[in-house]
Amino acid sequence: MIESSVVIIPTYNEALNVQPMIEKLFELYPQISILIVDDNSPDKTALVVETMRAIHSRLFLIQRAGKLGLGTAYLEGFEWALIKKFKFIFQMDCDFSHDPKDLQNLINSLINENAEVAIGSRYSGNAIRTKDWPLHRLILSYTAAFVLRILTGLRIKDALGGFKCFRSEALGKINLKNIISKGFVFQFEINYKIHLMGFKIIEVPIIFKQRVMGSSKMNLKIIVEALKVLCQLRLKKFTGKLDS
Ligand SMILES: Nc1nc2c(ncn2[C@@H]2O[C@H](COP(=O)(O)OP(=O)(O)OP(=O)(O)O)[C@@H](O)[C@H]2O)c(=O)[nH]1
Ligand SMILES: [Mg+2]
Repeated sequence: MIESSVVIIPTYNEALNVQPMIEKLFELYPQISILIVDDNSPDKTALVVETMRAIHSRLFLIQRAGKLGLGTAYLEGFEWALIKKFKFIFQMDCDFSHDPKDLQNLINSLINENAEVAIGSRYSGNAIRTKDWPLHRLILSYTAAFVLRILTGLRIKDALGGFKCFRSEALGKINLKNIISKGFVFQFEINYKIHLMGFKIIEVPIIFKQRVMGSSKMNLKIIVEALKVLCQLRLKKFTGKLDS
């Protein structure tokens, strides 16, 4: 399975993390492919990747003109992965908050439970599995996930988690052009669309670690966009105008 899989990793100023992340993934899964989607990071993340491409034939890079947002980076990555006909499409952060070792568990659970999406979940099973995360970040993330659950009826404990494995057939049925999120709230919107299509989403427990190197891209603008997108989605659903 892993040989027909690609891991999409969006990067913005991850020059300190990107090489160790790529090396770890290839060490654990020599047959996997990796796509880095970089937004012209000022710290030259893309240059590190470009240099590594000389020795890794399964390493790919999309370089974009500027910081266009996490959601649009994933959309470009998904479109690329679908064209390349990968069967399984993973997405994860570059900052080691997501443990590369958990990839195997995600895909095993997806297949064993015959699901279309497996989400690496910090909050499933009524537990909280975050390590060294500042309390205010945990409260923000947990509350947002709770509010999303209540407002949308989507029974996912960690609807904003960024560590996932998709079956490409399911992802291919979503009209990616209709996704409205530009930033972080994309994580929720794609789950919501997949749920509305009737696909099975499962949560697989993971431990989420605070990043050690580099800096967070979370800011107020991202939170405001999340609230705006949520209102738009609810309104579209209410008026029957929400397309897949
Ligand atoms: N291409 C691209 N990647 C991004 C953008 N914003 C964030 N990223 C990447 O998306 C992943 C998640 O971003 P983080 O800054 O770790 O955000 P976070 O995990 O919500 O925040 P922390 O918990 O503080 O780490 C990382 O690999 C980032 O480099 C963006 O605008 N474009
Ligand atoms: Mg992070």
